Formats: sequence, C-alpha cells, structure tokens
Amino acid sequence: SSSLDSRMEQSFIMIKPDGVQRGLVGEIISRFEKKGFYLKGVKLLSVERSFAEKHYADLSARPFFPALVDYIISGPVVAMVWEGKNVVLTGRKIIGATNPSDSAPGTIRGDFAIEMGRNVIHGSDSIESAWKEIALWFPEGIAEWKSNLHPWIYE
Ligand code: RTP
Repeated sequence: SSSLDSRMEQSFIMIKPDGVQRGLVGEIISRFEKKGFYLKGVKLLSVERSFAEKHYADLSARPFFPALVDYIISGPVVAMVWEGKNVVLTGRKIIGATNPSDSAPGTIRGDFAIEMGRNVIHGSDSIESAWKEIALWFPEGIAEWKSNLHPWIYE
C-alpha cells in the first residue's frame, strides 16, 4: 500500500475556454472522477491578460505566447484541484499529448481536439508547478474535506 502522502498529491487542472464553450465540462470531470481521483476545488472564472501571462510565465519567450494568452482569456475556464496517488503524471496521461495530432484516442485531447491552440485542457506538469498553480488560482484556499480513501480504489 502506498504512503498516505503520495495519495494526497494534488494537480491543478483547467478546462480551457474551448472546453467550456463546447460543453465538455461534465465529460472531463467525469473522466477524472471515474479514475478514482477526488475533486478538491472547482470554480468557473474568467481571467485577465496579466493573470494568464503569470500562469504561462515560463512560456513568455515562445512565439506562440500572445496567441496562447488570447486563447486563455477568450472565455471562462474551469479551474480545479484534483487529488490522488500520482495525480500529476496520471492526469497528464488522461489529458494526452500537447499536440492533439499526437494524443492517443482515449485521452481527452485525443478524443476531443484537433489543434494545439484549441487543446481543451491544461494539467500541471510536475508536483512543483502544481503547488505554484494551485497557489495562483486558489489564493483563497480550498475547502477542507477528508477524502475517505476508497478501499476499492486504494489497497
Ligand atoms: P498545458 O500547459 O496547457 O497543460 O499544455 P502542455 O504542458 O501540454 O504544453 P506547454 O508546452 O506547457 O504549452 C502550453 C500550451 O500552449 C499551447 N501551445 N501552442 N503553437 C504551438 O507551438 C504551441 N505550443 C504550445 C498549447 O495550448 C499548450 O497546451
């Protein structure tokens, strides 16, 4: 059985404006829930340009940065915190490769996206970025509830 700590790993997952507008919120939440992860924080919000620039600060030198920021501020997003063993890495697998042309069928991007600049969803790429992103997107904190580690999910 895994250490309690690893079961408490958290990832920041965001449904991008295209995912919201296309009505994929329920489908995406459902995939993470059915896997066995626990939803620890969720809100619908629109962000300002400066906030989106902060979220994607690591990419500020890239040529696609302005288009990426325009995309993220083009409509409301669903910001979420998901918890569970290996949720950062496994979350990235559920999401699929950045470029939907490379993401496997069965992944969110593989099933629902065609273009890189409309790839529906974001997921933290490391435990460290998850901490940073959760602090950025949920400065108010997240409601405390003890997930009752499901004995049919966790040994
Ligand atoms: P995300 O941060 O959104 O989960 O995506 P990621 O880690 O899979 O990819 P990353 O390299 O961090 O890029 C962030 C987002 O920027 C857009 N992008 N466009 N046109 C391009 O070459 C390009 N490269 C990246 C994508 O929307 C990507 O998700």
